[in-house]
Amino acid sequence: MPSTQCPQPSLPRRILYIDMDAFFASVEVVRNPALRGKPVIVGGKPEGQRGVVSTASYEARGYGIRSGMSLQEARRLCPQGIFLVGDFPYYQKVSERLFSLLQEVSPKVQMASVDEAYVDITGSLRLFGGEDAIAYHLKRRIREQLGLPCSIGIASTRVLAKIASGEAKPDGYVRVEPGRERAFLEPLPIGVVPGVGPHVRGVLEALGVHTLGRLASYPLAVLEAAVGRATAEWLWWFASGGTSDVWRERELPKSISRETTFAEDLLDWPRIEAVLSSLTERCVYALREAGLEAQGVGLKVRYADFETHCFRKALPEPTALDGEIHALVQSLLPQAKRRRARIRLIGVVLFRLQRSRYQPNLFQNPSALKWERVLTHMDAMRRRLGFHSIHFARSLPPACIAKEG
Ligand code: TTP
Ligand code: MG
Repeated sequence: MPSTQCPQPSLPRRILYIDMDAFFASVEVVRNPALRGKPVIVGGKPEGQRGVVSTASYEARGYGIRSGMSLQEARRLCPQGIFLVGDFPYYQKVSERLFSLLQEVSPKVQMASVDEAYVDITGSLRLFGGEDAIAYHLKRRIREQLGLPCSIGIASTRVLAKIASGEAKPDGYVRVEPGRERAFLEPLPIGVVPGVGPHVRGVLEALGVHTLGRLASYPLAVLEAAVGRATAEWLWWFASGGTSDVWRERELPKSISRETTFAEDLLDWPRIEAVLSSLTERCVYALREAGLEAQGVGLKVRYADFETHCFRKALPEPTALDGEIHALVQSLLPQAKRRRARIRLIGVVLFRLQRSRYQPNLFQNPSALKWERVLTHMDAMRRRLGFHSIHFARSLPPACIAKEG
């Protein structure tokens, strides 16, 4: 008997994106219903750092409280708020239950963070009786089983589905019908497109391009001159309602690299390694923002006499996790140090790139899950506040660490 769960290649792909609303705060409200309707702020206080807001209930957001803000500032904005220390292992358990509920509608589930997931529902549409039925079924199951609100977007691609779920917040559902992509995007600000960071946004806004509708009707040549050909072409195509994956496949870069030339040639390896770590962070951030993973890692070194080498190594599996790529770069260092010459330039190259894949087994690897979650939040913070808003300690120059330590 043919299974109705089997994806049918002839059907156009439909993706559901789900994002839980004020996740940590909503979980706390379920645990303690007396908190319902109140401004609830969940904030961690990692050792050695001042506390920041992890999330705030929508009532607390009314006071201007946002993720990433210092707890001190949050207390000032809302002294009557209920401040809770996060219980991360518990949130992770809830996240695992969410994953099981999502698998009820399709076997193709990829958790994008602790409270967000992509679900390919193409093969489930007949079984459930359509997209609306799947969305409402999920919202009901999640309410019944977890007591939590969520927002759902359904569209032809992952990016569009994610944007649609953002528009559905809080506790809503937005569906972008095939062929209606351009009309849906038209009024939205350019910043909703994942990967449009503060730099590109600033440049486009200076041209008077604030919405995707304006972008789609703007002369491509002017956009290219402003933000570069690849970014301009892709954004313009996307804003015009382009949905096939063909473009993105063609645009798959061969490599992503970051390098720097020192003001003076250096032999101070602790300092060089801190710079290298920072370059690695930049590279891996760009990798994730492009929705890619890398299997090959290279360490580029130019010595004072201009002799240049790129030492390379491959990972057994592609990754977009900082820790794994950083470890590989580290393992290449002894080769770079073999020549006892001063260093003029250092760089990191990521190659053998591919698109991020489905990772249904993510939860069997708690360490990867933990890092996915941390990195998702780091990336979100960087998108809002810029790349320099957060760093791994290893990317700080040694003098800085000594000062703060
Ligand atoms: P998000 O889905 O980004 O935020 P949210 O679920 O709280 O709110 P929204 O309704 O806008 O989706 O993040 C999921 C959880 O991750 C969030 O509840 C708390 C945690 N988190 C942090 O710890 N720090 C952060 O900076 C962010 C953005 C989230
Ligand atoms: Mg959320």
